Amino acid sequence: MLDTPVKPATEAGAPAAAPAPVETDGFQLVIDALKLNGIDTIFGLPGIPVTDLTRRMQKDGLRVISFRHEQNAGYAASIAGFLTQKPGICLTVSAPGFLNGLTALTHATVNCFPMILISGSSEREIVDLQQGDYEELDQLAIAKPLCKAAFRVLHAEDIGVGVARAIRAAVSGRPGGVYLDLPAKLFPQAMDAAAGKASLIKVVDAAPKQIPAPEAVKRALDLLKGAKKPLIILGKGAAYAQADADIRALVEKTGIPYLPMSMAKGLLPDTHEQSASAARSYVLPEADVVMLIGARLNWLLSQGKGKTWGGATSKSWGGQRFIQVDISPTEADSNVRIEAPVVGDIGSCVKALLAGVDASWPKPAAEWTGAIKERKDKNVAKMAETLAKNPSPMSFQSALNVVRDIVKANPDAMLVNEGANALDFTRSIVDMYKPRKRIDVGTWGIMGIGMGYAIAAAAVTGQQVIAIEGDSAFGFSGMETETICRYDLPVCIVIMNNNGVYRGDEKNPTGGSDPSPLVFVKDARYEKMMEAFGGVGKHVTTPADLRAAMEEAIRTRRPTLINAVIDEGGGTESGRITSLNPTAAKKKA
Ligand code: ADP
Ligand code: TZD
Ligand code: MG
Repeated sequence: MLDTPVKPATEAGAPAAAPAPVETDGFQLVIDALKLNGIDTIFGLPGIPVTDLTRRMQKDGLRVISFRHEQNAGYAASIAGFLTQKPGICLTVSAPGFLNGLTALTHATVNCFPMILISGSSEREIVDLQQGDYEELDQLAIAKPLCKAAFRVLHAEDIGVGVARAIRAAVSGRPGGVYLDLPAKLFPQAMDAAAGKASLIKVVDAAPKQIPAPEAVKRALDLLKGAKKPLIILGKGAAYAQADADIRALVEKTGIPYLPMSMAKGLLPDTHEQSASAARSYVLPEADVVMLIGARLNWLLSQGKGKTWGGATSKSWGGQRFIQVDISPTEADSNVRIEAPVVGDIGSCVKALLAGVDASWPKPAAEWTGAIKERKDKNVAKMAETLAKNPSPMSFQSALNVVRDIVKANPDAMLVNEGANALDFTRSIVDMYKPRKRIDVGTWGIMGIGMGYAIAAAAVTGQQVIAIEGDSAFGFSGMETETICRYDLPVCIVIMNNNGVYRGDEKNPTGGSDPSPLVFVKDARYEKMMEAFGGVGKHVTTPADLRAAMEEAIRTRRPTLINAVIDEGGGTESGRITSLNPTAAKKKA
């Protein structure tokens, strides 16, 4: 064990032939271990004790993207993990930097995204005796309950093992967030370079295939085959799995209508004739057998029961029989009975299911698909009417009609989306055409992912990014507009500016001079934030101007912020989830 750097021994008079031993150190071994495992990008924020680490990472060819706040770097790392299946790396300083990154690490775990938060930490001996070190905090203990696994490395020769374990924990099985604690003292520890190199581990088969049991596959196929009104629900686990062709084949060969969850949109194009998105409130209560692929029956699916599913009361079972394809063996039965769990990785599971679907597969009855089509056509026609309107000020719909066209013309662009109404309207109006193009607030419905996601999406895909942001949502990470300009990323931010949270027209009920807690400065000129850092700012009040501004942003690939002025009374409280608001729930009860 080497606690202090050891200088190569050079004794006067020693035989000249003995070459000085070559040394490496903790800094270098962390970099070498990450590179050996194919990590090429680091999202972080420098400071004691990782300042030199960020410099040396850059010198050694890693792309280091330096943020203005660790939470945004963390969100960037989490979504990089989702997009690439490699753990996204977030690097922070100790205590406050660590805590700022921790929200994102927890978010990664909750969303099943592979991510590693690497934080420098203070001196163990002082932290454990609570003697008041610089940025003292027992980070490992705090991280543990919030992530999938947490490790600390104390000796340079263990860095290889520490990084390997972190990678395996992040990407194997159900992906998630991992914390890696690297105390300040580790970095300068020296060791023999050859021994250091030999201590590193290139992880073999980090996310091993998990083949489903044949009997589980048969059970699922039998249930599905007997269905009169089958439905497939695709979740973001299906998008993560990158089994796009097989998933599409399974849907098309069975002929079963499907619903994509938000981040699974585009796995099949939203314009696909089997998509039941526009008839969601019809198919959920009507379906008799539902196959979930990489989607949990959490709040986003009303826990699989209640009125959404046709149940008599808000808690009762609607009668659907469920198949659940998931890598986690403990997910099934978490809310309602799962009659046919298929446990394995989605690639292997879908392949196995597909093998059981031949030409004799009974396509769903025209009664079912026809009824869905009828609802769909009606809702699409109703939507088209709304979209065609051109009110002044702009409505969410008239603005998003433009975004819808722009995304259609640029199907490879990445779409980032957060807000309440800004989220819900975008999700339902803007069609996606390719897998893993839509990234949004996820399982927690979290505000603040916007700029971190936009930066990571641009950095890891190289594609144009379009970020549709509520004005409140944008505020959580708005300072990263500087980061976008600094790295000159092709990010076009569109702020749906309705002057507040949900709406901008709330008043202080006392008549006092403080504004309502839900509203912001009227007519805030967010576009000037982008101009402040050398990017392009636009202030638009009509769909035509919004269109021109977005087209220019995409043509030039310049960092752009478009402040789109929306009717401040056009939104609804909590967007589509008003029912989760305790006041609304009380009224209902
Ligand atoms: P959504 O929010 O889109 O409904 P969820 O995040 O609730 O999706 O569900 C994703 C599910 O996908 C999780 O239960 C997770 O275990 C599962 N999952 C993630 N990756 C894989 C994979 N490669 N193979 C199988 N299941 C996966
Ligand atoms: N804080 C965090 C981290 N996440 C949250 N989801 C919230 C607070 C609560 N919240 C929502 O759920 S949506 C929202 C908040 C503050 C903002 C809605 O306003 P917006 O969107 O301007 O972003 P619209 O278009 O005005 O509805
Ligand atoms: Mg708003």
